Formats: sequence, C-alpha cells, structure tokens
Amino acid sequence: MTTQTPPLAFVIAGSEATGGAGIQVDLKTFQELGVYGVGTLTCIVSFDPKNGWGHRFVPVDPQVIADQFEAATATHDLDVVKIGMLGTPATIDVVGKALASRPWRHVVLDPVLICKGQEPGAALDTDNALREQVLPQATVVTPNLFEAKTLAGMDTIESVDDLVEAAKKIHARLDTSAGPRYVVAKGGVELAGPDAVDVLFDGEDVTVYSAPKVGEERVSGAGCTFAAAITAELTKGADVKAAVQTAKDMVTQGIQARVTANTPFATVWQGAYAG
Ligand code: PXL
Repeated sequence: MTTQTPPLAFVIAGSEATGGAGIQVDLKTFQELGVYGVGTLTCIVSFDPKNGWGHRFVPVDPQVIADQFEAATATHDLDVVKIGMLGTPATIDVVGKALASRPWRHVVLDPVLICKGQEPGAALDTDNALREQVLPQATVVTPNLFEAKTLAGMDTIESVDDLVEAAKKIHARLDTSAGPRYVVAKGGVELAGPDAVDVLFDGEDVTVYSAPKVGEERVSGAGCTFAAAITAELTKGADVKAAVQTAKDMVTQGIQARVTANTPFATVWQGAYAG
C-alpha cells in the first residue's frame, strides 16, 4: 500500500446555504483542482426566498472560530490559506490574530466587504478592521470593482487604467517587507467593454488578463471560485501569474456552464473546468 499526501489548502470563510458562494464553493474549487480542502467557518448566510433573497447573516462565535483554527492547524501542516467572508469586527479580530500566530507561504484574501443582511452602521467598522488587521497580512488580494474602489479610496473605476491605479494604491497598503505581494483587481461585468478584464500588480509589473464577457449579468460565486482557484494553484507550487491565469480560465468556463436556479442569479459550476 502506498500512502499519498495530496496538497492541502486551508480556507477561512462563511457558509452560503445555497451552495453558490462561500466555503462550499471554496472546497469544491480546491477538490476540482486536486487539492485537499480544510475549512474554518466564520459565519452562516441564508438567503431569504420570502424576502427578495436578502441575506440573513449569523456570525460564528469568535471562540468557536479560534477553536476551528486550532483544530485545523494542529491536524495538518497548512501553509497556504484563503480568507473569504469574515463579516464582523470581532471575527476579523480573531482571524487577524490567528493568521499572525504562524507563518504562511501565501495568504490569499478575497476582501468580501458587504453582505446585504448586515447592519449598515457596522459596514464601515468592518471595512476598517479588514483594512487594518487582515489586509497587511495578505500576500495576494483579489478585490472586485466595488472592493477595489473602497480599498483604494477611489470614487470611480471606469477603465482598465483606473483598475491598474486601484491595484497600485491597494498594493501600497500591503506589507512588502516580508516578500512580494500581489493585487489582482477584477473588472468583471461592471467594467464597460466587451471583455472581462483583470489586472495583476506585483509591485513592479502589471499583467492584464482578458476574456470575452459571458453575458452581462453577474454570476454568484465567481469571486469565491477565482480566489479559491488561485489558492489551490499556489498550494501546488504555481507562481502567482500562472495561478491567476488558471483561476481566470476556471471562472470563465464555470460561468459558461453556469447553474441556473430559482434565485434571480445563476452560479458558477466548478466542475466544468477542463484543465
Ligand atoms: O460572494 C461573496 C460571498 C462570500 N461568502 C459568503 C457569501 C457571499 C455572498 O453571498 O454569502 C458566505
């Protein structure tokens, strides 16, 4: 009998009960790319079908988050982690401290800033906590257009040049003393033009990734799939440039094969990725 150790990736994220976003997507993406997934749950989001599919949001107790992190990291030697939805300053505090308690080869941050079910007053506190406690620890950050505007402090992003400027501004907030840091700013369907454009800034060079848009509608789970695919590829030893290309390919194919449902939006099918 041979024993085989697959590559192991860790994700700290929320549950989205329909299977279309959050940690469900992260673990599916890891599996699709041949990576064994280990997950710590931060919150539970249940859309409300009686109420316009609004987000019902319940945070996991901070001590329970710390306990999950302890169990996961004591069981496995994990050196690559993806951070998804955190949701409250208390969650950000416990995750920020847990991250800082040990070294990582890569911390991939999908800076999920808002969830419709949260109190509006809490959003600014949450944004600030994320910016102060988690963002500096990230090696790769994957903001969408809205998150890029917020994190860069820009009013508008209307062109690929603006997107590059945002990526550079966000890069300036990362801790480059410990090694190279990367920002992947995603244009998505909201950035005008025929193509879905993403830009990678590594502190020196800009790489532009482009693929024809698949429709003009947002598809749920694209951001989660993208960051999770980067995480899986980095776990397997890819460099960041190549990991982003694989993630882009997987999301494009997953949107082409999207899963329609009773929600007003479709979701990415990770299983469509042909490699
Ligand atoms: O797609 C962003 C996202 C991430 N994580 C969770 C979510 C959502 C959006 O609904 O619910 C848990």
